[in-house]
Amino acid sequence: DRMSLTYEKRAELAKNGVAKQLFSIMATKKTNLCLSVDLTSATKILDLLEKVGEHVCLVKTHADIIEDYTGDFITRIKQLAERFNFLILEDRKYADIGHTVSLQYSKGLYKVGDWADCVTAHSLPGEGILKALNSSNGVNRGVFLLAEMSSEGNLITPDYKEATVAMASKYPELITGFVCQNKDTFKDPGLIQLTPGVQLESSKDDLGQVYNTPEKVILEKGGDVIVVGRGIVAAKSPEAQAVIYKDTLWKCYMKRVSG
Ligand code: S5P
Repeated sequence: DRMSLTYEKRAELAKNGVAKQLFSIMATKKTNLCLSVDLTSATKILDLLEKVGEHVCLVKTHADIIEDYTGDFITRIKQLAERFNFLILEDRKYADIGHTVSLQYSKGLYKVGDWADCVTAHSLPGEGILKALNSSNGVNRGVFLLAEMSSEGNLITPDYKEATVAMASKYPELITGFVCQNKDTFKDPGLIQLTPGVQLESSKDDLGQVYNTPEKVILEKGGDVIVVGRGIVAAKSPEAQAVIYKDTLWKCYMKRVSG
C-alpha cells in the first residue's frame, strides 16, 4: 500500500506531472513540509520565503488575502520557487460551475492559471469544475481535490468523499492528489495526500480548526505533504520553527517507509 512506498517510487507511479515533480522534490530536498504563507503582505511573504524556501517542497498561497498584490509579487515568488526548488499551490478552493471557474482561474486580478503549479478545488459542483481546470494548454498543472476537511463540524460525508475520489479517477492526468485527513480516503500511490491541520503547540484555534501532531498525521493518517501555517508564520522565529517542523515531519516519513 502507499504508506510504505518511498516518494522516489511514487514519483514513477504518478500520472500527473505536478505530482511527479512534487514527489521528486520531496525526495531530493528531504522535506515534506508545505508552508501555508497566510500573511496579508506580499513583502512579508517574500521575506519569509527567502528564509525558509530551502526547507519546503511546496508553498501554499491565498492570493486573495494579500493587500499589496501585484504582478511583481508573482515574478518574485516564481524566482524564489526556481532558486529553492519548490512548487506553488494556490489554495483557491474553487467551488462554482465550470464556466465561472474557468474565468476565475484564468482572468481577473490574479490570473492564477498563469503562475500556480496547482490549485485546490471542491468536488461539490460536479465534473465541470475539473473540465474547467483541465485546459492548461500543455503547461504542467495540477489539482488537489478536497475530499475531507480539518475543521470541526464540516459537512463532508463518507458518500461525498467516495464520490469525490471516483470523480478524480476520471482525470488521472489532471489530479495531483487530495486534500484529506485519512489514509483510507484513496489508494492510488501515484496521488498525493495533502494534509493540513498540524501544529506542535496547539490542538485547535478559536474558529473551528483542529490540529494533530506530525506523528499522528503521517504515521496513522497517511499524510504525504503536510501543511503548516500559523505553526510557522506566527512563531517568534519562523525560520527556526520551519527547521523543527521539517525535521520532525521527515523523521515520521522515514519511520513510515522503513517499518
Ligand atoms: O481542510 C482544510 C483544508 C485546507 S487547504 N483545512 C485547512 O486548514 N486548509 C488550509 O490550510 C487553510 O485554508 C489554511 O490556509 C491552512 C492551515 O493553516 P493553519 O494556520 O491552521 O496551520
